[in-house]
Amino acid sequence: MTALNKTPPIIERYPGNPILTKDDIPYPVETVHNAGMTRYGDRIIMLFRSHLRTGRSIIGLAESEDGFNFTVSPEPFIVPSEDGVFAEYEASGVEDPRICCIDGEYLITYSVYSQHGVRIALAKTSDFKTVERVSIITQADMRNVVIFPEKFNGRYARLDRPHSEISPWSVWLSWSPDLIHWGDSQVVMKPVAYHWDESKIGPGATPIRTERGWLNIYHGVFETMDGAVYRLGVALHDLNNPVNIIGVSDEWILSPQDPWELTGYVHNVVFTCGAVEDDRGNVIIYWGGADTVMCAGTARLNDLVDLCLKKSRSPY
Ligand code: BMA
Repeated sequence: MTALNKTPPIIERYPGNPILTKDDIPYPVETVHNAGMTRYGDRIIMLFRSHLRTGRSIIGLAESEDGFNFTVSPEPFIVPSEDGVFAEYEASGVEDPRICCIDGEYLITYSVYSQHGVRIALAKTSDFKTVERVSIITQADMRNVVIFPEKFNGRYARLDRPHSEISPWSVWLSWSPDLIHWGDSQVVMKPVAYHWDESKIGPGATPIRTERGWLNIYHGVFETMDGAVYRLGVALHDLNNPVNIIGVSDEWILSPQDPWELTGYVHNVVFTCGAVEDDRGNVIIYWGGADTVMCAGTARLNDLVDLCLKKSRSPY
């Protein structure tokens, strides 16, 4: 039998994980997880989700110079609004933010919960001190919206993930002329039976431009007798038309392994809402461990792209 060589993990976990826990937060919270990430000047900004003791979530802000040691702001950054339409739809919490820098503005998409279901709100900031709500950009039920950081023929594009009772939850792509009105939606990627992500999938980090395509780091779910396991995978979208998927890795890139990923608020979960590149071809990927703490790890962008192209499964 030919010997199979073991290869090192594609993501090197930061040895100081978890990088942020509830003990680091200067106001009362029970968890720190599922953070949107961006570079802002010479710093890295993290917008993280925290559960309160009501079970509902708010969004806090932390910043770092090296991407691993973060200082948390004394006040939360986004809490449920008390004004107008946002108050109605954010009443039960704000969750899982993603950040997209485009045309010098930082767009934040986050899940908003209410008695009417879960929708996605769009807010923007230019200084990470103040935040302006723009619009609620989906109907119920939708989560995990990431906006591409470039326009395509004058239109914005986003990956989104509608809930459906008649087909497995899949990744779709929608277009907009103005960030408010979205349409022309098409399914681009679905869970496939007998794969690690066969139950449901959803967009994770804001897509990253590489020479060979847009790298989409997404989450996939597998149901077991012990409940769901959340893992991370990668797909590559065409640079000029991201509706077209060039390759989806058949292997996951990250699976729960450390104690704080295996147990916590929800066990067996690694879940990403953001990643940042450095100028040496690496990407730091950030993930929530067991919906309880924040973790980070580093991968070579080229390795992730290779995985999409050389060990592919069909998009659906
Ligand atoms: C998903 C979302 C995420 C969460 C994950 C694991 O459905 O609610 O916010 O991290 O489940 O519990």
